[in-house]
Amino acid sequence: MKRALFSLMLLATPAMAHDQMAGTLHIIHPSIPLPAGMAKSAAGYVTISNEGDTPEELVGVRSPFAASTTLHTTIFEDDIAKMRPVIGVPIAPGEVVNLEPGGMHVMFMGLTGTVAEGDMIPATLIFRHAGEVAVEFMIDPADGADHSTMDHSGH
Ligand SMILES: [Cu+2]
Repeated sequence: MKRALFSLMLLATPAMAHDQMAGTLHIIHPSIPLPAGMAKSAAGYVTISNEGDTPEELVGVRSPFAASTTLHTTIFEDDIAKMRPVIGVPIAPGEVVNLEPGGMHVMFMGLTGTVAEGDMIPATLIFRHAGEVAVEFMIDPADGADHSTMDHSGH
């Protein structure tokens, strides 16, 4: 219960990281750098800490923010960043997994509307064992990367 109160306090503070517990999973600051006005896709990031003693896996994300939402990883070929879909993101007991720029991320394809910095985007994280967890992705300041021009030929 103390945890829940703490999370609520964080959510009530603008422009700060937010976090929540879902069972033994600590989900920290789901966020999306503000997409450019005409962008058709956007990347989302989150840190997930498995504080339990059983393996977990993030297997999907759903959000009304985009027509389709997939998990991506970034690989480098000839110094060019290319994104590829992944089936799941394993999170071992005691492990902290970062979905972050240049690495694994949530890929929102076919954005359904425009957003502004500070907006909270509802989404559902789907875990193999914990099931569906409602979260909100915070729209962070733009990071300058135009995700929509990156190579998606793996799709
Ligand atoms: Cu991507």
